[in-house]
Amino acid sequence: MEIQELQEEIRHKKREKDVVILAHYYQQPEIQDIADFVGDSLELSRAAASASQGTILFCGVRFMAETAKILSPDKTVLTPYPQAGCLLADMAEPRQVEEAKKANPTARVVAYVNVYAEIKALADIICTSANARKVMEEMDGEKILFVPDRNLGAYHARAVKGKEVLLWDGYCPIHERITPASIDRVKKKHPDALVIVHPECPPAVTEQADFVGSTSQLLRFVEESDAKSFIIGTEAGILHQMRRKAPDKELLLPDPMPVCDQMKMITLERVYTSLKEDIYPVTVEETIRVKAEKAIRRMLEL
Ligand code: CIZ
Repeated sequence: MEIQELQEEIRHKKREKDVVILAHYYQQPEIQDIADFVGDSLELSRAAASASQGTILFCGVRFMAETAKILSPDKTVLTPYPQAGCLLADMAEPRQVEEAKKANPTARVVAYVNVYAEIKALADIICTSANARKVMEEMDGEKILFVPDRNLGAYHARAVKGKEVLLWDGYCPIHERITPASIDRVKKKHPDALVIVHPECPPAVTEQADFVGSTSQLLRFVEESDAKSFIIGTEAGILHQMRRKAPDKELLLPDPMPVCDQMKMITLERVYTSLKEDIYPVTVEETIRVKAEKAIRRMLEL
């Protein structure tokens, strides 16, 4: 089927079956266009929890669909392709985090939302790329174990006073490949462009950027800024919503372009099959879900 035909079929099926489709900013444009709601992982989990439909089809990588299930245990959450994982989330295994907790018994564990349910269940609190600093500041105690993204942790820890922050040695390979050189190659041709980057980028990049923020913060920055040209240091999918919200702005990507193959494993064909056959339901073991939910809700209450 052609893209438009497939999109029409999907729109028809989701109405017929009373399903809400949620898509992450890093999804392919044709997927974002059939979604009822596009956002970052936390906004999407909130949308999932407040949706009136009993079934949520989540277009994003597995930990995101899991987060929706953790917050909405009574709803059916479908992922079109469960193999779509996250290389950053894979860098923290439950056994390793348990060992690190034993070695640092007074440390509070702050886990970035980009981890699987088992790690969320071991954390005292969850954070996002937008609120990591506030979460660390609000934690009682003087020691924090931050998992799994060392770049995001280091960026926010710089501003946290009076606490020792132990950083896990994980990173997002897509953001790690955004280097000063990959930005300079574009900046040379567009010297007036503002450099705006995600905090998962390495310190050499965040230190020199004009603005650092989460996906939603980068989107808002482009919309509200008076500048006309931007080099966007995050996954290429975000450009689709930026183009919609700020059509007159020039949007550029580092060279080479940051593209997450895992995110792109979600295709229109897989979304259609998922809708048609009610596959693949996300499950989270209940004792893990309850603990993970507690850590997420603690963040939401802040
Ligand atoms: O939490 C998310 O959605 C991700 C992966 C990044 C962000 O900054 O929103």
